[in-house]
Amino acid sequence: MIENFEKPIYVTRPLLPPLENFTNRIEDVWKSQWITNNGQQHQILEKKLQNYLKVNNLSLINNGTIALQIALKALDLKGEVITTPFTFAATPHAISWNGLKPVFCDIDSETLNIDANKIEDLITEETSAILAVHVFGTPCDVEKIEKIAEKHDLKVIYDGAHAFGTEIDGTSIGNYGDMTMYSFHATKLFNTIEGGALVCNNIKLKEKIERLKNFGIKSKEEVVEVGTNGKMNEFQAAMGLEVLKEVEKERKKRKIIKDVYYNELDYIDGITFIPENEKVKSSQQYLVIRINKENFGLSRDEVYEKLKEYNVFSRKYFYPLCSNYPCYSDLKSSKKRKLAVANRVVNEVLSLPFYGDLGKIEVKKISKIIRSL
Ligand code: T4K
Repeated sequence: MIENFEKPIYVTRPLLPPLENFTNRIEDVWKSQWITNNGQQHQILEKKLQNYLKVNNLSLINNGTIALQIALKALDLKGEVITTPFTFAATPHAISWNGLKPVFCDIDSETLNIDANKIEDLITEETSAILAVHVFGTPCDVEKIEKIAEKHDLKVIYDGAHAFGTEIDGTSIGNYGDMTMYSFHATKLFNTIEGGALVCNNIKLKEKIERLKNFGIKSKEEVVEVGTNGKMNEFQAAMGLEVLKEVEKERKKRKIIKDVYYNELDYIDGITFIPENEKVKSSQQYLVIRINKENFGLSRDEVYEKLKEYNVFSRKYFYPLCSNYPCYSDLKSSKKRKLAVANRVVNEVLSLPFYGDLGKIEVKKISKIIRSL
């Protein structure tokens, strides 16, 4: 008999720096009386992140969703944008919110990312870009995607919400495509409470992003385009500066936890992990298993419900599939037979509790519960 957890175990917990460090920094903000609009904390964080992520042209934004919207606007896109249905709502919503049409492409059954082999069939006269997501931090097939984009003269934007610090063969994930978006939401490995960033491949584009996130203002007396308010404030940036100091420690802790999960669950029939590539440095953002009902005996939904009985709150990221939302289900590209892999995978995937402060004992107990099912 396995006892319930006394306190709820969530899928994640935010990485919080020592409170004293944060309040000391906030004292500086207080004294300066400068609390938003490209303040000192903002400027320091922007530089530090640029170094940490090994990228050029990084712009801080107030959250990842607005960052995506600004990215689509900055590239002056029209018509249709090819994307994945297996992602958080923010991805297709940013496309629609910008007056563009999402076109859903099926996913690869191993990486769970957009299937680059199926993109070309979806390209029409109206297509202007590919918005691919590095789902759960696993890199997309960047080479194939970029070859297709070059051939058809399309822009490439990567939603790197889960890919903070991901590298392919030592190259930062932010250096691929025309732009990469990062999310710094509380639930992400690196957080600024709410926040995000855009990274792009040229300085002119960065200048445009900077204007678009500040109402389209070019100078005190010039508003040159339709912008929005995407500015990160000093409290968010101060949090980011303190959290950044803790990130590597957190990543190491997560790696240890991941290894425990692997040891405890790897040999169970019907449970698999997302394959890892040795050339890839992982963001350690999520710990995801796939449950095959036939082999395991219970479905993903049954495991999810059973875990709740033990006070463990896993998550069915990303159920339901975006293409099945009422706002997108009527699209031609949303037909279930065209998205066969995504419609299957979305019922198999479960994100298990994964954060640095989760103890080995807890991980072993969660695994034991799953095994007992
Ligand atoms: N693209 C992709 C692929 C994304 O995954 C996301 C966001 C975006 C774009 C957009 O980026 P942002 O605009 O958010 O920067 C969460 C996050 O809110 C969202 O940022 C994230 N993806 C998504 C995958 O997960 P929920 O609805 O699952 O959050 P919530 O409130 O249920 O939190 C999950 C668990 O985290 C809770 O059960 C407990 C824990 N938690 C959460 C918060 C907020 C805490 O312990 N403390 C906290 O303060 O969406």
